[in-house]
Amino acid sequence: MSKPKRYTITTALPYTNGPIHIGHLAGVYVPADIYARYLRLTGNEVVFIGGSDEHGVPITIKAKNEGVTPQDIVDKYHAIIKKSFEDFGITYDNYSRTSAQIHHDTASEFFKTLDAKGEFIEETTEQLYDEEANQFLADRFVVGTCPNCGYEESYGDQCENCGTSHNATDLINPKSAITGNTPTLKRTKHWFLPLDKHEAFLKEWILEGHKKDWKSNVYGQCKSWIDDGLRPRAVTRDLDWGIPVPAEGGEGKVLYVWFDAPIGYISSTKEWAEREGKGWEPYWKDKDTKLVHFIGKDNIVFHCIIFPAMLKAEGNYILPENVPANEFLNLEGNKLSTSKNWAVWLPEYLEEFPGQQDVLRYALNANAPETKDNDFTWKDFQARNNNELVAIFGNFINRVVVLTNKYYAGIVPEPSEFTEVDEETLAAVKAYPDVIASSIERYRFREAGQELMNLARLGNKYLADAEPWKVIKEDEARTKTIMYLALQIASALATLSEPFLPFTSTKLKNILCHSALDAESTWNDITTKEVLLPAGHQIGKAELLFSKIEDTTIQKQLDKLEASKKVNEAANKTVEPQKDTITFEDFTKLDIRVGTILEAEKMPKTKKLLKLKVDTGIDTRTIVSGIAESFSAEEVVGKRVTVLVNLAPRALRGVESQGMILMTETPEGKLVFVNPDSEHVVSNGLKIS
Ligand code: B3M
Ligand code: ZN
Repeated sequence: MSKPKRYTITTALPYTNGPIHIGHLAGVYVPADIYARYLRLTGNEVVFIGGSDEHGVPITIKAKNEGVTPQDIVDKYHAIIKKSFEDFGITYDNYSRTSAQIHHDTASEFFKTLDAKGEFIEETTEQLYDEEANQFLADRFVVGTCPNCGYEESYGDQCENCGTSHNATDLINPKSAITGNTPTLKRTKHWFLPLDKHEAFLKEWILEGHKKDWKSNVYGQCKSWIDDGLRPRAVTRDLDWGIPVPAEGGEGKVLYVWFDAPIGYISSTKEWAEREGKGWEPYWKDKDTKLVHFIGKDNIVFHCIIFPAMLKAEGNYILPENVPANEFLNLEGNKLSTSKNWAVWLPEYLEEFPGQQDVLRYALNANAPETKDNDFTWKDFQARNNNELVAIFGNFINRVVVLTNKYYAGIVPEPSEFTEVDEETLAAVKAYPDVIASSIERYRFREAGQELMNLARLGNKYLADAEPWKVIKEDEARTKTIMYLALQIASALATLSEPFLPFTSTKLKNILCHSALDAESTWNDITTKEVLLPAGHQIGKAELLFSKIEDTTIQKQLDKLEASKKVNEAANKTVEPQKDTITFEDFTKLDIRVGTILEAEKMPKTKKLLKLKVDTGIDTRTIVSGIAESFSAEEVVGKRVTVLVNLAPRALRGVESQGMILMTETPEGKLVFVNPDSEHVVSNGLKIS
């Protein structure tokens, strides 16, 4: 464990255009919370910062789609997001929002400082413009082909496929996201941050300074960006939602959302410091402070290149020490998507799995996309719970607590001589704080979580091998030693599980009555203290920490996803365009009657064809119909159907078909009969009314 320090930990500010889902949690918020909790437990000075990103085009688009104002959207989702983070146990010191006055002031000041220092280039250039919508097309208001990877739905400022960030005018074949029109070009003035000017510094700072300690995915993205050559980036936009540009000629323009949002970390820190009666500056300006940004991979460029260039240009700020960006989490084999409702939403989870925050935290961390994209499946979630949390952790604790109550009325017994196995077990337990710490400090949270589970495994194995329930019959002193030792492991688990399973940790500390101890053990105490739960200490009764998740619960979640899939398929189905107009005379030529299917048989060696005998009211005739993939021969016999009787006969596989059964297709692509609803079995031909 390293020496205590001051840490500023930030998490990507989620856009307030929807609730939080498991992709956000696994990528950013769960690892960041593990990190912050761990650092606090090990005696560091920590400020853990979050907030809502309330500017930017995603918000405006959502508001447009719902016919409400952007303010309505941000108010709604800020409240939902903030509450769900609290309920999920994300321990922010401050969760702010970029619409707060303190943020508007901070971002404006920041801009003005850079402007006054001559750190911007002001330039009038041609930007994409939608003549019909009467609007410049910035960022997500325009989509087109990514100049880097060829992805056809890249946004104006960033490609979600390859992660590169570009200028809207770089897009190939751009289209307005508002009208679908091809944009024109229109001249407008903007402020540019000349990234090229910071190239030498970025090269030295990242490529030389962080080659070893930054994750390879993060370093790799930065390198390819720098290698491609850095260019000036516009930091203002012709939009009406955002922070007004505080400069002459800035009327009607706002700061680019990616200029103001990272400054949100600073304003959120200020808001916290004001509330706490502290100074905010050491957290951002003291070079002994470690600044760590938790983000997803699509935000790397902004946090590793653009924001540091801004901080450097300002001159007084520290730079991030690390940016441990994660890759993406998929769900049941498909990309998570807000618009396709292909997600597990945090507010829904909290409602449907009350009191089970730790299960999701554990499963997400165990499968976190730390080095590559990963898949979340409900089956894995169930297995992590049933096979690890219940069968290992929960089982161990339950045995220890139940037996202590049964044998010693819940009082920690006095141990006698330790055996060699006891000594080895104790030594192994004492090593865990360092083992877990070392993983966490290298941002390997999955590994850290597995080490915690290994400690529970160790406890389980110790009990299973020592068999106190048998030994008690012949050796009371030995049983006491076994139980004493198992209780020490339980206590270590209560403390070490806090970053990963905070709700369980609290419950377990209560069961073990940690608060009645003279001093509750810290992380480091587990290694250094002789005993964690002294003999004579009274513990409480057993309580279930985890419970088995049944197949039916999992099936419900899978059904929910299946329903989303169906809705999407229906929405994505391309509707056939309307055919050419026909005249009324053309239409009256059709002789359409109601008939009844008398007999049906599958045509041999065909997949689609049924041979039908149909009573048309005029006669009984043979019709060959291509419906065998949707209907069996048996189910159509006796069915009343609509028949076009004057269609020229046609031979199909050697059988002459003398008419056509009218069918149509539902939006889901299912064939259905055009069903007559009269009780009459046959009709008299087409009536036009
Ligand atoms: N809101 C993008 C995102 O949610 C953005 C992050 C801002 S962090 C300063 O992916
Ligand atoms: Zn791309």
